[in-house]
Amino acid sequence: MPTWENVRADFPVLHQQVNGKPLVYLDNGATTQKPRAVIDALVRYYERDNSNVHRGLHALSMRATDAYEGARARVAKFIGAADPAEVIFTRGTTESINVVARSYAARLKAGDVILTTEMEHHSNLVPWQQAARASGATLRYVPVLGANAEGGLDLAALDRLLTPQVKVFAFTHISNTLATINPVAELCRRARAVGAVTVIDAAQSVGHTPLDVAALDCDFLAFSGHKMCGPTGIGVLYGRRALLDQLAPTETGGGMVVSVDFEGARWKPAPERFEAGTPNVADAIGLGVACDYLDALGRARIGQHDHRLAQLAYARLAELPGIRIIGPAGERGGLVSFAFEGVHAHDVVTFADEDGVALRGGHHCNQPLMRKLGLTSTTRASFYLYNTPEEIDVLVASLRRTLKFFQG
Ligand code: 7TS
Repeated sequence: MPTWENVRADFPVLHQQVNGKPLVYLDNGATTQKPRAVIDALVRYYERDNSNVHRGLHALSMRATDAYEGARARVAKFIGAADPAEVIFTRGTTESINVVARSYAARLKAGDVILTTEMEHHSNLVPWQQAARASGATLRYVPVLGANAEGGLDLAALDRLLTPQVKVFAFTHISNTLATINPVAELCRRARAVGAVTVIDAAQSVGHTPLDVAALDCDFLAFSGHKMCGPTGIGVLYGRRALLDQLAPTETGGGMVVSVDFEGARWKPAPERFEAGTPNVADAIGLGVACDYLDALGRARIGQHDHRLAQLAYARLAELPGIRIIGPAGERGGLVSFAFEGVHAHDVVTFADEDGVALRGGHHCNQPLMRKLGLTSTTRASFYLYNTPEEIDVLVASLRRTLKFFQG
């Protein structure tokens, strides 16, 4: 079991030099690094158990099936889902949201409203644009506030927007650009009052804060394994059982049918109904191990750690000349996005890379939000459980060097 003190030792990738400098990895919003336990689980699976699941009666297939279904039960526990059948394995947040959006596109009609927010990642925005186009439903956005309440959702506007015509309300838990933490329990409650189904994008939150779907009382929740110490190529769509069993599958084929004849087929219930074809067995198992890893540390403690680093980074960065930090000044998730007057984000990231610091620069898949903020791009430093206050010193020194070069 990892302890807080030696957590960095659990991550082999962190112990390397980049451009002759110790790596300072601050691109955790894009993807997190993997602990040894997760890497070992993948190797162990391929070395000992690799087999297709659900079909074979031989020893390896039974072991692989048990491990895959065990991972599903582990993930269910991780998010507080009572029934493992409510956990569908997907490729990640993007696929999870697409599954819900495509399924609802077949059920919505003209006059219905899909509500989302202005702060969504493209993966919780474009699928809803497509669903609206396909169904004739109208897509509306909850505005993001500026000035004093920068980065918060306009909850007063929500009163006006959340009408009985709203059938789906999709929103992010933590913004990947603003770092805003949305009041998700309240949003679910208000959506339920008008009969709307809720879809939470938990990509930036599930590995950073305690999260319980039963307590939130949400209908769907999407996240990616790779942003919570798990492997790439695996993610989850949680769905309330009663709703999943009503939804049509978006992909069909082997593994998801009860019976097939030349005229047609009958679907299995969830989760198999949504997992056509050979699933990503190894990475699902790796994700289960990532859940163990994070729960051993404690997500409340991870959240406090992230929070402290983000506050520290905010305060230190705010001292830099010509900086604009976007998002809330107070309570925020574990990342800071900023722009310097007259310096392009790509230059900031390139200079930081020379100093061994991994940052992200660009629109962060939030183009409409960026446009609203009057920006084309920002630089983002995003933190996780293995980052340290000393790494913020390295970041600040690197940014000062960049500013000296560009601003003189
Ligand atoms: N939703 C949010 C809030 C995200 O931050 C991301 C990825 C996604 C959805 C999509 O996740 P995926 O695993 O399906 O790709 N965000 C980022 C980012 O901020 N930089 O790179 C990827």
